[in-house]
Amino acid sequence: WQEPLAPGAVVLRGFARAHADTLLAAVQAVTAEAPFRHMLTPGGLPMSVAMSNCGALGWITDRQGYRYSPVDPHSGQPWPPIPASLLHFARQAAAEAGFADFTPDACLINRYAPGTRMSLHQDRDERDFTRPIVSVSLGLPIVFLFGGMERKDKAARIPLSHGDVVVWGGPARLRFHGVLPLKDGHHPATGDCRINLTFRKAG
Ligand code: MD5
Ligand code: FE
Repeated sequence: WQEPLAPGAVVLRGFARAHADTLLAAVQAVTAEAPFRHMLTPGGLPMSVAMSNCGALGWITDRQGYRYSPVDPHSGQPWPPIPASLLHFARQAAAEAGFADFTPDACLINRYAPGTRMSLHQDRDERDFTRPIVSVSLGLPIVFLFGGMERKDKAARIPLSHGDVVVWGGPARLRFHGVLPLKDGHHPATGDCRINLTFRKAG
């Protein structure tokens, strides 16, 4: 599966394809409890990506800023636990990329509709940057932007499609990244959207 991208970053091309239906059923179960929503940026604008979480911690944003929270602000309840099928899959993917004993406590679920984009950013709300992030792409393909350590660095364009998994660790962990706007389309697994799962050790 292995396709090295940069030091610390590897694409496991198609690694999730055989597990896609199981992973999507788990997403369905989680989002029945914690529905997808458009969170507000600290500036007060709704994000174009719809998000939910499972795990002991979930990533949120509102007028107060970006952070991890043990509680879903929509329900006031803890986030649903990470389904065992998701947890096992994330561990296997991390191990395949050379990160043994990866135990995520947060899984951010992103849903991209046509036109949804994510501008260049770093993931730096987690406590320990030596732990990797495992990212799973399901449904419609997208162009991923893989930048450098500074926002101004030129970003490479990496196509990601259904079943691709990327493990971001080591020196790649803090690189700027984003995605271009999702193009219209239809995928048998997800319909008219892309689902991205990112497994993190946040606490
Ligand atoms: C996505 N999501 O495709 C991406 C996948 C997010 C987000 O960026 O924050 O929800 S995760 C990509 C990632 C994580 C950590 C490091 C790097 C990329 N990187 O070094 O490029 O919806
Ligand atoms: Fe990110």
